[in-house]
This record gives sequence, C-alpha cells and structure tokens, in this order.
Amino acid sequence: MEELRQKYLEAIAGAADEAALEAVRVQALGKKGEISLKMRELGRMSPEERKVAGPALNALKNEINSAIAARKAALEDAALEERLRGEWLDVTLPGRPRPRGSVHPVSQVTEEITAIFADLGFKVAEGPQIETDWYNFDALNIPPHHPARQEFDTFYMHRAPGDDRPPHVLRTHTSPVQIRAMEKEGAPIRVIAPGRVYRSDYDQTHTPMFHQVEGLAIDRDISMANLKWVLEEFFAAFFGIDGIKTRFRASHFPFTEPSAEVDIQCSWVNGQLRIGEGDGWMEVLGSGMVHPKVLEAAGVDPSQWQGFAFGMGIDRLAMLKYGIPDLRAFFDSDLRWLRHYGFAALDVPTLHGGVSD
Ligand code: 2U9
Repeated sequence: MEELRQKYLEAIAGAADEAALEAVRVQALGKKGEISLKMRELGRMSPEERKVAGPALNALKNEINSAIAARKAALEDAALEERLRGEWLDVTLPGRPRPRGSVHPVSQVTEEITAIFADLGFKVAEGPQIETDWYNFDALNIPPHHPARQEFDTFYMHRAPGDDRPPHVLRTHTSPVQIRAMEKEGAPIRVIAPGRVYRSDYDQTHTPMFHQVEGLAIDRDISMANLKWVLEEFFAAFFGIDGIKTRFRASHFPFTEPSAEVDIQCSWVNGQLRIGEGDGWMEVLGSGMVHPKVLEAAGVDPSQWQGFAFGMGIDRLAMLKYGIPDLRAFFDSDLRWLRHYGFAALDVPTLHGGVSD
C-alpha cells in the first residue's frame, strides 16, 4: 500500500501538464487502474483482511484524488501566470507617432470643391490626360487653324514618321472630360471635372502642369441665373462667407455663348488680401452658356437642351484660401513646404465637418 502511495504521489508531483496528470489518474483510478483492481480484490478477501485493507484502500484513493486536484490547480495557475507574462503591456510607453505624411493643398481643395458640388447635385467625371486633337479642340468649337489654338500653348505628342493624323495633345483644359461625359450619358447631366491640365508656360503665376475644375449642367431650361446661384453658393461654402458678392463681366470663349468672367468681392488691407469684403474685385472664374455647336459635337440636341459651364484654377483657389504665396512651390516636393502647408491625413473635408476652415 505504501509503495503504491509513494509511486502515485511522485507521478502526480512530476506531471508536467494536465494531459500527463490525466494519464496518471487513469493508471491509478481508471476502470482498469491499479488501485481500482486492488479494490475489486477486496471481495475475495476474508472479512478480517477486508476490515483492514478496505479503509486503507479508500483512504489511498481519496489521498490520490486530492493530490491530483491540487496538482491540477497548480498547473492551471502556472499556465495563467505564463499567459499574463506573455501579454504584458507597458502602458507607460509613449503613444504611436502621428502619420508623417500630409495631404497636399491641391488634394485638399479638390476634396473641398467635390464635397460642395456633390451637395448641389454634381457628380465627378474623369477622363484621359493625353487627348485627341478632336476632344481637346474641335469638339469645343475650336477648329484647326483657329487663332484660339495658339492661346493654349499646347504640348503635342509625336506621331510615327509618315502618320499624318493630327497628333495627340496633353489636355489643355478638362473640357474634353465633359464632352466624353455627354457622349456617354446624354442629357440631362450635372458633372464637375477636376484634374491636371498642361500648358507650355512657366513663370511666377504659371506652371506647365496645373489643376482645373470645370462644371457642366445641361437640362431643358437652365439659364445664366442658375449659373449665378450655383457659383454664389459655391463661393459662400468654399470661403465660409455668407452672401459673398460676385460680379459678372461679359467675355468671350469659343465654347460658351454668351460668356462671362466672374469676380468675387475683396479688399486689400496692409498688403493683405481679404475675400468677401470691401469694394475691390478678384477674377476667379470663366463661364457661360454652352455653345450649341459644342452640344451638337457631344451628341446632345441643342434644340432640346441647354445649360451652363464654368472653369477655374484649383491651385489658384488654394493660394487664395490658404494664403500660399508662390505657385511654383506647389510642385517642388519640398518636405518643409509640404509639412507647413499640408493637411492632416485623416481630416477629410465634408460639408457637415466644415470645408472652410
Ligand atoms: C464644355 C463646354 C464648355 C468651360 C469654361 C472657362 C470658361 C474658363 C479658365 C478659368 C481659369 C481656365 O484654369 S483657367 O485658366 N476657364 O475661363 N472654362 S467656360 O467651358 C466648357 C467646358 C466644357 C463641354
């Protein structure tokens, strides 16, 4: 009996995990366990022998059961300790650093413009930056040899020698996007087309690549009055100035008739520009009623449909709103400039979150 006791208490103490402990239990107390078999032998003993062996075996069985339970609890405690050690976290460590990148002012302003026009029912249209001569010029009522073609300082792509078709161009405005949108969707339509455009020009106020946003609204009875309301809503939301005044001056573009250049109210105080106050004017936009020939080129019947279009420079709007002095620095990729004028990566402009601060 004492031998059995020693053997199993040692095995229990030495069991390294719960599976090993269970194996010891089965070996001692399972159906065919060593102690269970001994208990079965009690029946074959004499009453005197049974009187001594019965209680002793029972006591041994209880002792082994208790030892197993105690060892099991100790193993569980050790496993929990181990897990807690592995999952330990130093809450006194500094937080994660903020993302180092920033959103470029052109991207930020594009998002702001998109949010405002989305609220007015305009969706965003996109198209290729390398265009055919037809989409960039002819469809916009600028035929070959028209003097207006020279004004655009166009970048022309090479054709293979012997290929006499007109060369592709880097789009000089985003207007081809709206031609493509009308071809695809027909009328009525309300879209804005923000994106890169290219002109061979470089000085303090011009870069060979810059950004435009153009808008187009075509329906059965759209007028210049609708254009004026949409633009005033836009400028009020963009600059955060209720009731901002606009001034329409007659102008000329091949793709609109009548055409108007649009100024917003401003003043200069101590060399600082203040938008929305005073009696000065700042030109920000060109616009007009889409020329019937342009509608026709895009497959829209000008006897049924009419509407307005406008175009403005995104980079210039960003300079005005955020007080950025030099256009050329926009595209220098200078990290100091990007950190200074950039926007927080997760600060997405929305109308409810505010687009004007
Ligand atoms: C279609 C028909 C007409 C878009 C227009 C202007 C006037 C305009 C300039 C503003 C500053 C370009 O970035 S800028 O240099 N744009 O003056 N843009 S009307 O007219 C369209 C466009 C598409 C189908």
